[in-house]
Amino acid sequence: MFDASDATSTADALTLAATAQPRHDWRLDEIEALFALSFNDLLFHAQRVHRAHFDPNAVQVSTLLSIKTGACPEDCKYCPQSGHYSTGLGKEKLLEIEKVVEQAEAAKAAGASRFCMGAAWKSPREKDLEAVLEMVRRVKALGLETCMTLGMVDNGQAGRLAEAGLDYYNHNLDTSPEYYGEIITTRTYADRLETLGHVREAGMKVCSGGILGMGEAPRDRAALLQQLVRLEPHPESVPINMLVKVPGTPLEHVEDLDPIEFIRAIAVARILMPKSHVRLSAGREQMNESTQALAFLAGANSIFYGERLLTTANPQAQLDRALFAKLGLHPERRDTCVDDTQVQARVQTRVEAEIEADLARRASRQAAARASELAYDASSASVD
Ligand code: SAM
Ligand code: DTB
Ligand code: SF4
Repeated sequence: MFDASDATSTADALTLAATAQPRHDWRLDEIEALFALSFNDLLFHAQRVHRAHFDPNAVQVSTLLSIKTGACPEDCKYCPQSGHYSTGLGKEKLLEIEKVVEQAEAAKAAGASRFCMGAAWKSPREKDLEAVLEMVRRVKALGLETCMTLGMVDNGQAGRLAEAGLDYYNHNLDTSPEYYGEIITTRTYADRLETLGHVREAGMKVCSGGILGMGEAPRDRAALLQQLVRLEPHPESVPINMLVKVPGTPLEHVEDLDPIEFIRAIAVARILMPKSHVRLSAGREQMNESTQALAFLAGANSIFYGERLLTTANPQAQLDRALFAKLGLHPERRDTCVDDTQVQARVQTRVEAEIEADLARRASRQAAARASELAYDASSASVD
């Protein structure tokens, strides 16, 4: 029979281990066991892991800008920018550098700490790269962290981006290796892993995650997370997108994913990648406040802020500010997010002590229960 205390202690052991030393060898059945926990247990474990590594009320805030829009040669079935589908989206060529800088200044003034620039390319062309490098230099000079997502990059391109001062490169695995072929046929999973390798080798931070709600099975969500944890080190930033269903794309009418399943995936990502920022990424415009609050409770600690993602809507800034106030959240300050090692060490020690005390209490409760069962058996035997 199913024994809830066994499930909880397995999760205790797994999450304790994950907190002490991030792992890269999670088996699919272990990840699925985390997904299968009762929702309350899963969120409790995720929150414990979260508190061991982060200020639980700080949320990293990035703003996105599409620097080159539409007419993309790739056939990603979720994407409004693919040239393979008619989504009514206008095509725009690479933005002028000054326009990008203007938008970055506005994002900084509104409170963003990172500026992410996205281009609808298979990979950057040499003639565009010089302008892109200048964008990185100019945005960086404003005191913002920089992030770009330009499609596949080779070693040389990654090196030049890093040299220009690019902090993060975003390149998502999107889904499990098994489901991938249902979604994209013009580039392979191996291509994506290769780009991530080039980004790492160039010394940039990796931003990689996926999209949920594309009709994938629960096992695909677990397998996507397994692929992400295999990356060494774990990606510093893990965007978890809820599919934004755009009319004209092949996934326009796919069945909605239950928000609880989405929250489970965030919690499992938090447990598996304890030191990574997990971003509650696309899809917030379609989510209510309660779902977003649950995502933060599950360990999400990053968002896109500003009323546009790349081509689709994101919540208005004033609504996000009101939500932060309601939940007692605050934007993460750049200078305290990674380097405040003393605070992190104190939090880590305290949480590990709490976890050990909790495990000891559980063991003593189980011992007491066993002793009383034995006493009961002995007394029934003497009555017989
Ligand atoms: N063209 C580049 C590439 O794909 O490598 C960069 C831009 S692309 C739009 C960045 C990411 O946005 C995709 O990998 C995908 O995960 C996400 N995305 C695109 N369309 C989406 C949608 N409709 N809903 C949720 N996420 C989406
Ligand atoms: C990511 O994982 N999500 C962002 C960012 N990385 C580039 C993009 C979301 C795009 C949603 C659809 C759109 O606005 O075009
Ligand atoms: Fe192109 Fe990126 Fe959209 Fe795929 S996700 S179609 S590569 S812009």
